[in-house]
Order: sequence, then C-alpha cells, then structure tokens
Amino acid sequence: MKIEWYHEFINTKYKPSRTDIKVLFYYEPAPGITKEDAIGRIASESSSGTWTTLTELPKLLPKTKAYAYHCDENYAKIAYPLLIFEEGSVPGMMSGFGGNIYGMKAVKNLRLLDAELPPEYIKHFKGPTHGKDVIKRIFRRKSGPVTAVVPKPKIGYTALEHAAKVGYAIWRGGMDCVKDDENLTSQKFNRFEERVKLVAKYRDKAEKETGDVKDAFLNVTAPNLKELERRIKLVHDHGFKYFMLDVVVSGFTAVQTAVELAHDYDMAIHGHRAMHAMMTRNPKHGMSMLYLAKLMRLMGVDQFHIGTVIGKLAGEKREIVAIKEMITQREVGEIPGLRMPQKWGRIKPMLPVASGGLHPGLLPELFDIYGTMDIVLQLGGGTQGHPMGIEAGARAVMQAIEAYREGIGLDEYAETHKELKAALDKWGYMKPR
Ligand code: CAP
Ligand code: MG
Repeated sequence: MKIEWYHEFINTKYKPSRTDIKVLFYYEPAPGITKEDAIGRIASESSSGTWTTLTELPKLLPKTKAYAYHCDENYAKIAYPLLIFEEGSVPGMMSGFGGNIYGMKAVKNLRLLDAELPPEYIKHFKGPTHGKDVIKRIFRRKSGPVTAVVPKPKIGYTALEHAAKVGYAIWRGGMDCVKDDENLTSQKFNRFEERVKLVAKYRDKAEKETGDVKDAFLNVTAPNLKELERRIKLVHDHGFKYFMLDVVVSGFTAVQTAVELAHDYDMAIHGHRAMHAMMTRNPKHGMSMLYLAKLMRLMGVDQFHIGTVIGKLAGEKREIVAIKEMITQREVGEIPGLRMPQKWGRIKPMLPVASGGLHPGLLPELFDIYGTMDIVLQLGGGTQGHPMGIEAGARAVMQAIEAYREGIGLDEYAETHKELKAALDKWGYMKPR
C-alpha cells in the first residue's frame, strides 16, 4: 500500500502561472534521503501535504498544491498557488514556505533565498508611507544621506543624558537624528515616556538654534501590540516624523500593525534588524537577509539596516548590493542562486541604512559600495569616540560627507577641517571587526 505522496509535489514540466509565488530554495538532503525525496517533502509540507496518504481529500486539493518545477544541483524552485495565502498577511505567508520545513528530519539544511511575488499578491500591501522620499518630505533636501547617531554606550544613559548630552550635541554638530539603540526600550533608568518628552524638548531647541529639521528614531518595541500602538501614538503626539521598531524581535504582526499606524499618522518607520543573523547568517540554512529586507519593503518599513560590507558586522558586498537593488529599484532581475526577478508596481522604494562600526574615514568607500549617497548613515562609536567630544564627532562626519560630495580626498579636506583631522588621526581608514 502506498503510504506517502511526496513525489506528487514534484513536476518539472509544470509552468508556473502568472499568479503563483515562485520560491527559490537552497537545500541539502539528510543522509540516506534522495534529492527528490527532500524536495517533495519541502513542497508538500509548505503547502497542502502531510507525511502520509489520506483517505479523504478535499475537492480543492489540485488547486492548493505547490510544485517543485525546477531543480538544479542543490537549488530548487517551487511554485505556490496564490489561493493558499491570505491576502495582505506576511505571517500567513511565512507559516507556509517559511514554516515547518526547516525542521524536517529529511533535510539537513534548507535556506529560503528569495520569492518572486506576483502583482496579484503585492496589491494587498501598502508598502512604505514615504520610503526614500523621507529625504525630501521630512528633511526638505534633494539628496541624502540622512545622518543618525546612536548613543554609546548602548545602554546606561538616562533619558536626560540621552536627549541633552548626545541628541542635542549631534544635532548641533549638523546631523539629523538621534537613534535609540536596539536594546533600549523602556528600562527603569530611561523610561520611554520620559525619553520621548525630553528628546522632543531638545529637538525643538536644536531646531531653533540651527534652523534645520531634526528628528529621532525612538524605539517603540514593546511587550504587546496594545503598548506598541500607545508608544507610536506618543511619539507622533510629540511631533516626530519617525519611529523605530526592532522588526525581527517584534514579529511580522507587529510590523504590519506599526505600518497601519505609520500610514495613519504620515510617519516613517526606521527598521532595526536585531536578531536577523540568527536566521540569515548561516549560508546553508534559514532565510536570506535579502528576503527579510524584501518583506520589510512589502509590509511598509521606510528604511532598513542592510549592512556596510566594511563595518563591524558580517555581510558580503555581492549580497548587500543585491539587497540594495531589491529595496530601492522599481524592478530587479534574477541573479542565479541569490535573487529572483521582482516587479514592485506602486510599492515605494526604501532607504537603505548603513550602520555598524562606521567612522568618518570609511565613508567614501561606503558611498562607493552603495553607489549613491541616498542612504541613512548611522554612527555610534564613530562619533562619540571622537577625541574632541560628541559635537565635534558629528562635525567630522558631516565634513567627510562634504568632502565626498565635492570630490576631495579626506586627507586633503582634513588640512582645513580640524574635526575631520582629529577623527582621521584616531581611526584613519581602519575596518573594525
Ligand atoms: C551601531 C549599532 C547598530 C548596528 C546594527 C550597534 O553602533 O548601534 O545597532 O549597526 O547593525 O549597536 O552596533 P556603532 P546592522 O556605530 O557604534 O557600531 O546595521 O548591521 O544591523
Ligand atoms: Mg545598535
């Protein structure tokens, strides 16, 4: 008697329809399992199958099966019918081809590399409120970068120190935003309400003194959705145009909830990716950083950390450039083994965030890697480790940006700019690890 039907989910003659979601996987079968056995299980368990044949089947079954239609070495493409996904729900999608299959005994490794999302699926999402247009709409400039500083040490400043000592200094030094660190939420020594109130107060003072627009990425990450909504409203009521969310630890439902409010309040979301590396770093297993970034654009995060290549955190240039294109272009092509083609329709482009171990000496190379200055540039230690203090640290960053914009080398520019000179004397062009 036939006990399993996994192979019925493989059909290399299948031509995916215009509305299918086409997913690219990297996989390795477990010892003793053939490639076909592994692929069949992946397609089955992530769509409508189970481990054994069934006695009764619904009439809809033929319309709910995914088919592995292309298999090449350790890569497989599987087409999923749109019918099996709830409209506009990333949690719904991810519990399918982001779900049980990664834990199956029959697969040794399995990685979700990318999925091509058809227009019929994308149309149920709002996408970012502003995306790249934050540069124009919030800061009233034609081009980037948007500049931000995260107070360091990561944790330990009171709300007043955060606002008055770091925020106020970096705004005066010419930078745009003070950003909460990912692990600062609402601790005893720095309660959220207090921080919002004080950051708003010093923002107003800095705006008056400099005549520039100043804002903050206040971390609304909360223990539950009700509190998350309350924190977003509080930030909005204090006149901020942004809020920040730790998108991975908060989960997709929280992100989609935050996006609803961001659209209602006409605000932008700064997405921090803390914890992403638990699923993105192993090149053979988990989910790619590219697909995580794609989901963020789909749901409606306006700007998202994608890495620097040259800073302190892992991330290859080829991958980071592929991600940058995915989140900033209207349409991207396939890169074998890395990316599927994607058309974005009316979903706005995001602004990539480069952060982690940056300092003024690294900025020219960073802009070259990104091929644009339209990014969010975020520095922590690279401003507050400046020998002349925090405000001077911010000035040094702005001077490095000016030098690049004018096509002048940093060493030459530093001859007439003492803050940049002091930064180069301390860090030079070192790449931290
Ligand atoms: C940067 C940072 C950011 C990381 C996140 C930190 O500080 O605040 O959280 O950049 O990494 O805590 O490391 P420094 P990524 O500038 O002092 O390194 O952008 O890669 O997600
Ligand atoms: Mg941080």
